[in-house]
Amino acid sequence: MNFSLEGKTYVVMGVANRRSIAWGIAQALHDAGARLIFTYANERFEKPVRDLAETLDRDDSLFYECDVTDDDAINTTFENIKNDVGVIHGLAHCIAFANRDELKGEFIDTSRDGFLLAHNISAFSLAAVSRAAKDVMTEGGSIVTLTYLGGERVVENYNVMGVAKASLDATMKYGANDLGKYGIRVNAISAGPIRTLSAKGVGDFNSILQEIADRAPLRKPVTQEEVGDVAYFLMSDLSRGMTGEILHVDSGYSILG
Ligand code: NDP
Ligand code: KAL
Repeated sequence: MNFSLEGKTYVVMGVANRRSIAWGIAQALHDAGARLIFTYANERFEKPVRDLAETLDRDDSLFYECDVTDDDAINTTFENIKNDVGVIHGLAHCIAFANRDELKGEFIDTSRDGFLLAHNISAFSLAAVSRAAKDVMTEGGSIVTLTYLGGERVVENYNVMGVAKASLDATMKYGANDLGKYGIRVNAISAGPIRTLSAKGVGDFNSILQEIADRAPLRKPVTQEEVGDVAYFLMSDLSRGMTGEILHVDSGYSILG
């Protein structure tokens, strides 16, 4: 069995800064020998992503703007990727968004627009990018998305994002069923809480992390590196028999009642 990802190319969507889970995944794939393609939501994020990628000891990374709310942008991005590299072997979807003011208070107060926005960016986007990426995964491939426990059970303040993650989980499973015949696997990592830009401004994030330190079986929060290593496993042939699965990388927290 070859654990190396040398000669393979992976698309990583959702690096905002060095704290991003996507960056932890990018580093793990890079360390295994992979070539990386980065996408960012708009040109504002191009420089930070390029600056980060420059810290990797290879210079063949590629960069594309891709706002996942825009079908034309998705199609153009993957057409450009096909023209530029020919074939990709996997994709990490590390994208979510909901209006900040709907991530507190009661879920039931979510607006129609806020509900649709969260589902559009955080769940439908997986279907849209998987469809476009399929045409570039001509040797089979592995698609990995990031989910959270708040899609399986009610977690205070996660609100509309929890409902969107439930949709993402189902999107992942239906996608796995459709794409398996092409040798493409689709799985999700359910990460424990990690302090990233998205988590910024969450008032009680310290107490959420403290709860993990106090109660999770491993008694510590997970890191971007730990999630990155499981993404590497899911991208590699070691996981070739798995698809449609949710792997909890959360210090064991999800087994607690
Ligand atoms: P980051 O803030 O680092 O990443 C979120 C990313 O979403 C950003 O890179 C942002 O891109 C991208 N994004 C938002 N809207 C769009 C859009 N319209 N088009 C393209 N990209 C978009 O946070 P995380 O690393 O924490 O989040 C990554 C994933 O991990 C998310 O799915 C999140 O739900 C999930 N997750 C996070 C956990 C945590 O505790 N942090 C726990 C469990 C799951 P840009 O910067 O270019 O705007
Ligand atoms: C219960 C938890 C506490 C936090 C509650 C909700 C967190 C939701 C995550 C969601 C992705 C956050 C946002 O959409 C933030 C957005 O409104 C404002 N931020 C931005 O626009 C920044 C600049 C960009 C980069 O962010 C995005 N997303 O584009 C959940 C915790 C314990 C675990 C977390 C943080 C889960 C998760 O899904 O991220």
